[in-house]
Amino acid sequence: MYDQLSLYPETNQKRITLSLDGMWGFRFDPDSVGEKENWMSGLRSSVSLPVPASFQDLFTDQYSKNYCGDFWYEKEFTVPDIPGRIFLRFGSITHRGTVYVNGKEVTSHEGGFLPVICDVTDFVRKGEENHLAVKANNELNESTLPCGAVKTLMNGTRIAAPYFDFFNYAGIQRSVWLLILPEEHIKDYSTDISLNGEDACVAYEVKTGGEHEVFVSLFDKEGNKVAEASGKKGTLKVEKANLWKVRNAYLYKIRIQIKDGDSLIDEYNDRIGIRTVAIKGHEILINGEPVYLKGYGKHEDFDIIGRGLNYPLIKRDFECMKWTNANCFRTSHYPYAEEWYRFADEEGFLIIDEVPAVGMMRSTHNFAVAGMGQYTYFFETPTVPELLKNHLAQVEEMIERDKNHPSVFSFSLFNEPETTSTYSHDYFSKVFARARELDPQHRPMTGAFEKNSAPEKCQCYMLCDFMCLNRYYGWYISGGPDIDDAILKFHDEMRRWKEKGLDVPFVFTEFGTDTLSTEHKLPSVMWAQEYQCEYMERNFEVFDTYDFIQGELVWNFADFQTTEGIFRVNGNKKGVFTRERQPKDAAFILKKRWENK
Ligand code: EVA
Repeated sequence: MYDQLSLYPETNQKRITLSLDGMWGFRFDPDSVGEKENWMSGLRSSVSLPVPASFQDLFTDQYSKNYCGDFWYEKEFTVPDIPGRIFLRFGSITHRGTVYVNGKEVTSHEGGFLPVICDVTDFVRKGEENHLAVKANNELNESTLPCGAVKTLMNGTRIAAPYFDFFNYAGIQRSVWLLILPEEHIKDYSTDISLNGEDACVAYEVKTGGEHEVFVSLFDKEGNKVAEASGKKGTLKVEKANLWKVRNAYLYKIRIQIKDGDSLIDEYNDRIGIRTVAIKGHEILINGEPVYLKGYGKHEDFDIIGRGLNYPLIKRDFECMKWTNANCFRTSHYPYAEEWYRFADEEGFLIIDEVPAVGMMRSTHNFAVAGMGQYTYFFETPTVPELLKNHLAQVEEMIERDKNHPSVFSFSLFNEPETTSTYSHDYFSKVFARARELDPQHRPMTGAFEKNSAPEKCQCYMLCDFMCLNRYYGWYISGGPDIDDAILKFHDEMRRWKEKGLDVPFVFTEFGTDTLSTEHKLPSVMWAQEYQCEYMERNFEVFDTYDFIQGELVWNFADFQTTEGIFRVNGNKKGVFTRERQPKDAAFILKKRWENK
């Protein structure tokens, strides 16, 4: 866990944020000789590569695309000669990285989807050029998140073998910043919100590196101060609060200051929304009002940039989602770049924020194996203590990073693990307990279950505040001409869940069909656009039968890249939009249904 410094970078009268995005030096290190040869002081022969971006699709050769092992980035940067502490902040380094400044190791971080932050004050020379190197690595094993393996070809080449259905993109995929902060600075803040009639209470807690007094104020959209308080802990009372509503967001500006008498030591500004989240019976309540979730499971994925941060793509995705009248998405299967959440805050989208706990099942095709009833053991192996350590660390970092976003209404702590053994129950009990301890807003916790997690066998559903099911009746189960059977089987499963009398909301976090945007056929066939439309309509029949079903997130928003194989046609084609973000026919069906839902 970091030293509470996950605040999104801001430049203001006391803080300077310098972007280090751009072209960096890059070099593969297949024999892991970099450290021995002192690459941390200079890569010598390197190619230029853009940051942020995944490296895989930038080259034209197989070796680079499928490279698995160590790889290095480097960049020269100049630190202004002004007072303050100097930090480096990487939005992420995938899947792990060690950071060196002027040849010296500064920090190491495991996990590829959360920030890497380090204080480099004692490593840099102010007013001069400095050398930054990052040794990264994209190997997977059964104690990493996500889980997978490395396979070695007969010629010795090593290749990633993910236990999950998305391409193992890696690199420095998010923005990198140099931060100059006052010696005594604001490290973190958290909020917890309650409503009292028309008024709201924002209870806050601020962490700073000193003992000077903290002041917190809240401003409305017009810039009027509507509440203030002092102290590291306190309450902002907002009369006649403007609520952050689903698809109708209202954001306040929160200003945190450290002062010494009249003189300002540090300041941090952020935008927060006033809203509450609760689960009551089978309803999801935002500000006490029930909401039906409509939207998608997504990926950070696009041509050429891979999983690299791209503002135009974020904008286009939100426009497409809004066009279909969606109100929610799940950050399947890992926490996304922070820019996604900031946009969702503005647009009033709800987010199920997912930790990269995917592939926790002994199978490389869990999308196909799921539902065959076969036992896919995982949580009784010797790798589990290390896996749990990583899982807990990433839950902590995710909640620490995302805790103040009004858009985040729930955390998902897994996607489709093995959940039928007592081992899985013990494992996930620990993960859920820790997550509940950490979230200052006490959001509902959940996880996405595949079909083997059947009502009679699943040992983990009771850990969740609401149920998320990934179901493919009519695709992996009884597809095409068998779809009538699929629907009967689907009803049968839902009846069995109903009989358990859980009285919690159920949300479908995945359902969908692979669909080629080029294929049309009447009567429909699997893979044609007509079939995707029919499948949706038939699934909706089931959803609309049960009042405890409170949401539908289609798999997937857009086509995306996966590992190659006979199940995938240049990637997963379950998108409602193509990879270029143009609608398939099913998009029009969703748009119509969600207009009135
Ligand atoms: C699929 N099914 O088969 C999807 C996967 C996804 O891409 C799943 O959660 O069950 C997985 O990652 O298309």
